[in-house]
Amino acid sequence: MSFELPELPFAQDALTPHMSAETFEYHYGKHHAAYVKNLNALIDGTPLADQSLEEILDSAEGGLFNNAAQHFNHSFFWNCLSPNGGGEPQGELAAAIERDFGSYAAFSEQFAKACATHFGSGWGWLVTKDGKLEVMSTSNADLPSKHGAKPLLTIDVWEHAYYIDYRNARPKYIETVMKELVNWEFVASQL
Ligand code: MN3
Repeated sequence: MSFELPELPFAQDALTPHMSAETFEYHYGKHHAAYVKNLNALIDGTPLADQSLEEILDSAEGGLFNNAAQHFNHSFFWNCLSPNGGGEPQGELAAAIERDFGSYAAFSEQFAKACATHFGSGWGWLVTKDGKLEVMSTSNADLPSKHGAKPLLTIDVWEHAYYIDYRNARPKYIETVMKELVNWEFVASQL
């Protein structure tokens, strides 16, 4: 089996002006595509070629882990975005956020801070761990499943995610994704 670059759940220009078509041309069309291509090259002709992405992630190390994890992380990230996104979550997810963070505002501040202050390349996450919601950040390709946690929401904080549209202003990028783009229906579906 070889992995395929998934279709984006929206048109490449659908998130303009918050995330431009040019960003998708590079971030999706070059970066994500390269992770998939590298992953396939590493598993081709090996027993790993018959494994699922989750199975590969469980045991992989080094370059294989990095490319497999980046394929998972980017596929998950695209699903966390929507042209009709932003605002605040509803229903069961909103209740869980209030239960574990006190309020949406408190969660939002903690999540934005984790994303903005993460040193170097990585990912900010809302996860469930031991039955509770938590904010975490991971470096490079690392992901929640390696830490006993299940992802609900992520924001890519590698510079390639925001430099075209926001240059060095990572906090502005995080704020805009939260206010305008988060697909709370997808996030809630992961609960
Ligand atoms: Mn990226």
